[in-house]
Amino acid sequence: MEIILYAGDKNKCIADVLKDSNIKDVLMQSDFISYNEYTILEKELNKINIKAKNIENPVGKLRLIKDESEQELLRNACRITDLSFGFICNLKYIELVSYMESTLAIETEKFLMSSGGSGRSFDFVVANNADSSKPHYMSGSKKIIDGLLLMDYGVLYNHYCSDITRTIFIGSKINKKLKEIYKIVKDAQLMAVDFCREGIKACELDNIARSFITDKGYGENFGHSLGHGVGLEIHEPPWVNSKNEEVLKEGMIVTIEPGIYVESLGGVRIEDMVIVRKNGCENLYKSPKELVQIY
Ligand SMILES: [Mn+2]
Repeated sequence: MEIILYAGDKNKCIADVLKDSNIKDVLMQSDFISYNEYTILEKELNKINIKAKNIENPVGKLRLIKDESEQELLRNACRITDLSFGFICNLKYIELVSYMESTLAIETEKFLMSSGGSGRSFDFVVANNADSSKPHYMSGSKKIIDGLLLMDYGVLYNHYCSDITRTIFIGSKINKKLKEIYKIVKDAQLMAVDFCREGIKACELDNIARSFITDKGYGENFGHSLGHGVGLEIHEPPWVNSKNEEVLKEGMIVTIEPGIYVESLGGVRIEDMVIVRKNGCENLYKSPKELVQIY
């Protein structure tokens, strides 16, 4: 895949690039480009006798399988993300509880950028206790306190996104129920990673983690899909949910992120990114999943 950077008029730039090529048709992503952009680009392309066609996500399909160079970029994105989780784990208790959620987000982002990243791949989630059970929690100026701390974040590396979630414990006491939930999520996550390989359907992979969590009595508390593809966008196909019959193929990169959320107590989620291989998968993270406690 070749990425062309432009300055100035995007549509003129696209026309310039295509002018001397043999390309006769350009497919545009109707679920991504606005109608206004479409009509302007169509006009620009008509001048050089190229037809613009509106089609639903043609690029998404091409992007399902990552080539070697893309895999290497994502490997690097995950490598520095791993380093940043090490940075978080090395923070002193006294320092952590002096931070606001946003301070920890900024310190983590600073670390990622000084390690080669070019920004955050999405708005970081830093959530304590009950807040971590809220699906769309917006982190802000709340002080970090003892208990459970969920962090879901990622870095942009050469346009490619990383995505990681780890849940850690702060302070000397750990709530017994949260500790039990942590173990269930961890076991479900490890099991799904273990089963992830070419040939498995996305919905079958989702079901491995979901049925395990359901058997433990928390099926109702796992309210989202197991994972998603990740690449140039933080969320892209293939969707790893209970309905998608798509068969996973070597070179696809997906997240595996089961979670259990108990309202007013807290939520635990553990998320890795893996490359699907013929006989298994390559986990792009080495960050520990053993319970981390900072006190
Ligand atoms: Mn994710």
